[in-house]
Amino acid sequence: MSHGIQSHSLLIGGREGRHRIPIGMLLVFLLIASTESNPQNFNPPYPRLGVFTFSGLTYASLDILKDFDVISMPPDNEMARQYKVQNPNVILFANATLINTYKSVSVHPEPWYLHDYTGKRFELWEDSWIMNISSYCQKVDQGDGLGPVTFLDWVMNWLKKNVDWNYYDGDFHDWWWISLLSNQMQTVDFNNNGIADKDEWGGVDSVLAVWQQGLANYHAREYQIPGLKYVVVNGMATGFWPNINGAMFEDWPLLSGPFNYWISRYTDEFLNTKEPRIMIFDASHRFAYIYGPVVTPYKNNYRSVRFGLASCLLMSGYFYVDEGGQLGHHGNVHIYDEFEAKGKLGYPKTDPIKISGKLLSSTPYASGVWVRFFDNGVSIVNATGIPQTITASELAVIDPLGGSRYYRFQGGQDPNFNNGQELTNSNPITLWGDAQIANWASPEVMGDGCMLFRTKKVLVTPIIVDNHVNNQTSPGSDPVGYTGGWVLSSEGQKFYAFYTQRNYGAFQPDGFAWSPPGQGENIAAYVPTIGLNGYYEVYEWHGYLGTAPNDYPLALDAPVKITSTRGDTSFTINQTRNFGQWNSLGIFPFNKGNTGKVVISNKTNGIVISDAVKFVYRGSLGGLDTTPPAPPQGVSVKRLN
Ligand SMILES: [Ca+2]
Ligand SMILES: [Ca+2]
Repeated sequence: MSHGIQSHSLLIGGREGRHRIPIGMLLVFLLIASTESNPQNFNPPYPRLGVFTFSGLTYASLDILKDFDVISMPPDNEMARQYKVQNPNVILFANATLINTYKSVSVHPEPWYLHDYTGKRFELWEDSWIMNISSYCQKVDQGDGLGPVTFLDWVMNWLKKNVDWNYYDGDFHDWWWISLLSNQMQTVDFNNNGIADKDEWGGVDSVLAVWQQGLANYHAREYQIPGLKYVVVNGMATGFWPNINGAMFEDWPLLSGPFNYWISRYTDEFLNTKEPRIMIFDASHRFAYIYGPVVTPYKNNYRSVRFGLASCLLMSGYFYVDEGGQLGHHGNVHIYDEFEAKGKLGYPKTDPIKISGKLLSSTPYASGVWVRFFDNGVSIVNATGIPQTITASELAVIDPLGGSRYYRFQGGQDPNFNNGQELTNSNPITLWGDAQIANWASPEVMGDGCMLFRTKKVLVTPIIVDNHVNNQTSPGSDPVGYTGGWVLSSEGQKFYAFYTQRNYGAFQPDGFAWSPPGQGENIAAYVPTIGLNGYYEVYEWHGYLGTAPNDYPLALDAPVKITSTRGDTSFTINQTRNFGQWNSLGIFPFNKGNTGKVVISNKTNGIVISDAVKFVYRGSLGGLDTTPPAPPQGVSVKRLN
């Protein structure tokens, strides 16, 4: 989490590569770490999915992130264990950045905070403080058995004691800047003697060296923690790359740099970080939301997802997209049809290739139309800043498998774009583009991208209709519609929501709703937006009200009615059990549009929970035979004893 200004200054500093630190001592530890056996696959096929989140610690998170290759989340050993049980190959990072401390949990001895020469703490941003990681940090005995220790000593003990490195593979550092801000360098007082260190030590270079030695010590010591194998950071610059396995590109392109700078920064990181390299690419909806044509809700901006994913596919990173800064910031993760392509492109057959002859907008950040060929398809991104049309012939001349046919996949969320059609010269693909002032000095390019496959594919991700638009309701669908006296709440357990304790206001609203028993006057109607005719398996998810399943009398027979092209099907569900999981209600045919629905009412004797309903594509209407076979004729059946 960061401010754009900090990120920008970092980027420039990093590109100049001025700041280098001695790393000799670290080499010993790096060698030990790199020789450990490792059962995980650090070279999964493309596209890859990876996420950095401040949430991710609920029962629903296990479901939402089940296909992700890399997950970085707050430390929670039991959740980490469950992620590993669910997917033994997942690479887990603990977001254990202790170099800054949230004001809400600000419990450290005063000498451990970083101060200016007047004794004032340094704010990192409005809700956290920067800690003193330097060797000048005063030792304090807190009476906790550690004796007199520095802040860094305390951190290392905390990491050893509180994070189970049998489940977590590595440490993720948010806010890991190579340099303090310039105004902080002028006034910082590492040794707490009331004199600015810049004046005391003869300039800001000495100040910078102390800060960077603190970072180096942090890395050296964390790699000594048994089981902590990998470190990924948000921030950083070239001199520190040999200490870490990769970086996060945050809120791309708002914070991580305009297209051309970002490509160069990625190259720096790729060439200088250590194996295995783990880059997390966080595409920001905020960018497209604020600076592109506004799409409401923001998560329905499919073009923004495609632009981010196709950009990520130019490199080896792990992709996700979230709302980006100031829209809720790493609180929500939504799932797109493109995610169903995970691994299906295979491995790169080429480096990124620029199509020649395409016009660029006048901004210096305009880059080109980039193409990368894979075993099973191709990824194209328009970073020219103007709309572009790409024909089959333009691909053929640069295709290592010249003459191959390419198809868009058939999707459900944006079926006009992902229409399953073949790319030809008479049916080319048009990728939107524009350039506007965003965070940087010149207009940034905004664009579109796509994946094309060598065989026809249907990729329809499950459609979730939840109790609120910013709960886990899928892109393209409206949340449940309530009639009557439903109570929105988070006062329960095992409900479907991605978040836990962090407050994102409207972006993390109540996790479920409940209704007292009645005569059916309270109705919850789940209406998915179906993008592709087909059979869909319908599932229901409920948790319970209160802190234990029997705190409140829940409905044994909550009435459910499913409307499909087959008509209405009515039955009841028992909400006193099967909490915190998807419970199948059967497979039903639905047509494209909003004619199908699931309705739950309160015509029952117990409290009814209304949380999430899921529709999972199971095949085309012609392709799945759900008609039971006709009973055999003229056959007598005899019991065999
Ligand atoms: Ca001083
Ligand atoms: Ca929910």
